[in-house]
Amino acid sequence: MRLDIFSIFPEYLSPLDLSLIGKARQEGLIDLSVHDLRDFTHDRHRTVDDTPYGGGAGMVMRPEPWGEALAHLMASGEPGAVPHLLIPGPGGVRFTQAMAHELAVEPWLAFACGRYEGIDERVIEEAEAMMPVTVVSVGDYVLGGGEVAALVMVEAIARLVPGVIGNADSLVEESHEDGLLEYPVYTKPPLWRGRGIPDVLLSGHHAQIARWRRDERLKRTALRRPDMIERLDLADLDTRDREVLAHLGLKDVDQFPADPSAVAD
Ligand code: JA8
Repeated sequence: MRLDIFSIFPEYLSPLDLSLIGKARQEGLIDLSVHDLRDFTHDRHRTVDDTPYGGGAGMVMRPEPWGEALAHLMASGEPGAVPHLLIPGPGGVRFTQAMAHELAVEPWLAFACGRYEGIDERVIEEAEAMMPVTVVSVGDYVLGGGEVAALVMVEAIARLVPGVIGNADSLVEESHEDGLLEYPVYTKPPLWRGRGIPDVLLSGHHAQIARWRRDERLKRTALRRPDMIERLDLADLDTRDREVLAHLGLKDVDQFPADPSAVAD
């Protein structure tokens, strides 16, 4: 997969030299380039911003450097190749794990990181005439610029590219992949600062462990993310799942537990 990131703060993307993504780049699984938007200016101050038409606070990114950057991007690919341009912005469509999976199979992604009050809207129109464009938000909060959002998306996408994570199994059992949060995990020592491990995990009863983990996932999701419980398909829930949720009073289930004490808090 090829990735190109455009920013006025290329050093902000330096975490991409490290860890999983750094290794994937060294191994040639990911071809990632970071570009300084100011390299596409021509004035002596390398100006990228100007005042907004119509007035108001702050500055807006000028279209000319972005236009040149996009032309450079298009010209840098194989004949006929077109990148999918992602523009981080608090007004974009929500970035999700499902979107990460869709983007992970694309051969070429580019990120346009804005700063100030945003990028002149004509840049988005111009880009849309050349390539698929998606304005994407990583969450309902405002960042100082698109760089950290691009880091979030590149990390979520790159780890789904085949070969980037050695053990494919570690991708299967993950939060947000099947609509429930993950179960709590423990490692050695078995007693730490007076705190033990749930007995079932030391029992060797694999079926009981699987059931305990499923209960914990349901309880944790109900407590922390009731919105995810709302989106569960009842057809995917077994009798015990329905008992756990009914006990928590969080899902419309006709099947109530015969013995409510069977569901522990
Ligand atoms: C921002 Br300025 C700017 C650019 C991109 C993003 S994505 C997000 N949540 N906030 C702010």
